[in-house]
Amino acid sequence: MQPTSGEMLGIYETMLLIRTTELKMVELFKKGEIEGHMLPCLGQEAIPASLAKVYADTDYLVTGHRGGGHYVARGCDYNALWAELYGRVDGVTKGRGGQIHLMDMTKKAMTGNAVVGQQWGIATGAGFVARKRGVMVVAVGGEGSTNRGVFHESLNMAAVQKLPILYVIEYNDRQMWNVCSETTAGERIATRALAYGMEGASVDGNDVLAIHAKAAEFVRKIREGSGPCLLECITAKWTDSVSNLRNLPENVEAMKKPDFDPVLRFETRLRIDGVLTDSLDLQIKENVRQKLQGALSFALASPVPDRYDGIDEVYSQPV
Ligand SMILES: Cc1ncc(C[n+]2csc(CCOP(=O)(O)OP(=O)(O)O)c2C)c(N)n1
Ligand SMILES: [Mg+2]
Repeated sequence: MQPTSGEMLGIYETMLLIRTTELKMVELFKKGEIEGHMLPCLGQEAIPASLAKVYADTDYLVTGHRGGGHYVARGCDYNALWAELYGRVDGVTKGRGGQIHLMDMTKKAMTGNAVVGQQWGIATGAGFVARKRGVMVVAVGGEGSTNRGVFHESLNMAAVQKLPILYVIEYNDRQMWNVCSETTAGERIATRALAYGMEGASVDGNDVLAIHAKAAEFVRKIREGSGPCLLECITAKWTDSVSNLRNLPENVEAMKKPDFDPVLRFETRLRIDGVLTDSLDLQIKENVRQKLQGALSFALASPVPDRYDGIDEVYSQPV
């Protein structure tokens, strides 16, 4: 079912918030105002924003290292995101984990993980809990991570156990240093689902409505007890990490044009459909600007942490 006009405007605002957040993050990193390892999802915003209109607040969300957009789309604590980027005590991990470890358990969102592929195992474990609680898991990762053994073990287990999990692949054709032709057998990741007897599909990952439609269909089936499904979203990343500029697509400038850039594409679509007017667009952009400004002020007012003991909060019972 197509999202309502209100939902579409919500998706558009979320995409703009992710885009604005990450452009600011890159800018501040380049100026040396924030530090650490950061993996923007610039160019991939349609995926987190569309999924967020499909899963429920009660569902679990587990992503890999490029999870910042999912953190924002899920409605996780936005001020705490910026405090984290500034390394302050009010950050989501009190300023110690940085952008690659964003998570907000009040929202059941584990949207950071530095170990590529680890999220598949965590999500599959969460699938057992989700089944007990009558909810589901949305598990997200890059295509490169599907070459790890844990991905295959997880899909096998989830299929055997009919776990309520939607596996989502953000296929951007690149890993850290490589392209898929060097690393990834087979044309499409979706076909791997067939090996485990689950449904799989590939969609244009820069097309909000295509992602939304297929994700909604799979979520409905999963909630009806079908077991896991796999959705591959074909997209492109504008950058790998803020400090790795060596494996960018050759045509990165072409990706920023309205026929490819997911944000501009959706804006055009909404205008053609009469859903977005100039005044609404101005209002949405102003909302985003204010949200960012508020969070930046919050972050800068948050104290810098004292020096931590290396094992502080590593164990649930202090040792
Ligand atoms: C287990 C492990 N191996 C290697 C790395 C280094 N590494 C970080 S990102 C990355 C590429 C991941 O590619 P993909 O899964 O396609 O995600 P993308 O970055 O394209 O979103 C690699 C190899 C790591 N973090 N963890
Ligand atoms: Mg990739």
